[in-house]
Amino acid sequence: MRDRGRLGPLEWATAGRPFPGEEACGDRAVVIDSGAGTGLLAVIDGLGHGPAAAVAADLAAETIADNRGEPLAALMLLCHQSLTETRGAAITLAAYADGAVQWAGVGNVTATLVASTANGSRSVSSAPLSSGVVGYLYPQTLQQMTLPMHTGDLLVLVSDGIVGDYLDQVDLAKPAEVIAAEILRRCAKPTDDAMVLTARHRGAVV
Ligand SMILES: [Mn+2]
Repeated sequence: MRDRGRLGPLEWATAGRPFPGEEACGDRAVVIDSGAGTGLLAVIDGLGHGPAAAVAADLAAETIADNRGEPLAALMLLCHQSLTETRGAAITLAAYADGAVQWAGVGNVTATLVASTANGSRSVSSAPLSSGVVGYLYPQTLQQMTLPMHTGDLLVLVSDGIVGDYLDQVDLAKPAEVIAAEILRRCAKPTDDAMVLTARHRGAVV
């Protein structure tokens, strides 16, 4: 499961696969272009794996697509409401607009922004994750954060099927597609679905 594209100044790519031996994958990556260089990136992990997890993930993906204009908190709540008849999901949403990322998660889909600093080192920021299950147990407060995203910065969203120090060997100069594929190959655990979504800020839109 691979895809790639452009979203304003972001070059994005996905790499994923189901639980080895299964056909249905309960992990989804969603990228929505809202126009004018803005949009939404999300990774959804339907609880567990297999067909029932895929049903929850598909419904969440549809809800996000159908309500793309809503603010982040409203979008997450709408996902919760539409997933009540399913087994639920972990979801992390990242909205990109005007050189900034606003993000929030419920459950354990991790999102990080890797930025290269002037002295050649890296700074890594992570999205706030509220504990709960979308569709089943909604957090009392959805933690949200907004931070700047500059040219060269890399956004990485992974389901919990990706384990270990998956950012360690990431070369920020590589295309988003290569980075996503390498993380999947190196860090997908054999006992779950796995999904990686990467987006690299390429600077001015051409
Ligand atoms: Mn999982």
